[in-house]
Amino acid sequence: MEQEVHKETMKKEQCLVLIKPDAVLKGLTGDIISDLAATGLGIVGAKVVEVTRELAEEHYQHLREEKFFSELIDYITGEFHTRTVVALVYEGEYACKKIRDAAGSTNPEEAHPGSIRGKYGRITSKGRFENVIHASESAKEGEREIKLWFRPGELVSAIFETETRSMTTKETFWKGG
Ligand code: IDP
Ligand code: MG
Repeated sequence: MEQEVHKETMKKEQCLVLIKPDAVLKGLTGDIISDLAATGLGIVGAKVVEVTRELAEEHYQHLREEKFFSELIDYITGEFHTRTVVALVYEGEYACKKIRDAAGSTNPEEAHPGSIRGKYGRITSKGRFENVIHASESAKEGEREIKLWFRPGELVSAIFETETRSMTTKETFWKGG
């Protein structure tokens, strides 16, 4: 008699990764992307972003009540390093868990020494965490964050539902192109 094989259907999900200003300033972007390649996940979006306070506060809105919130906003907007972060969207099965495992614990001194935060992170003498990378905590949170950081056309495919709106704004093109 033939035996039925029940396979758990695994779902593709997306995870937002930010290479934070400390890592960008230290030239660690390439090392971090290389480390993340070991997850086997694909990159479906990537760009360099100058982070406004508005974007930073919306991104970290759930931490508004934390005592480190204001310093966190200063950190991610580049007050201590450089104004830019590198934003990436990774896609694949269990993407958020795989990326967060590779990133290591939030506190870089508690992070596994072989993890990204363990290797490249530090706590400053003033107690600030410089933990080099942000990674979405879940697929749901990933969706919220990706929609905040990326427009549909900036990703290789429309991974979430889109709608068309008529706009009357002017667009900039390369001169002569
Ligand atoms: P996560 O980045 O590992 O998901 P969260 O708790 O979501 O950690 O915190 C967001 C960011 O806030 C951290 O990556 C870190 O930059 C900062 N942060 C979190 N906890 C602390 C803390 O206790 N002291 C200083 N900064 C912190
Ligand atoms: Mg978090």
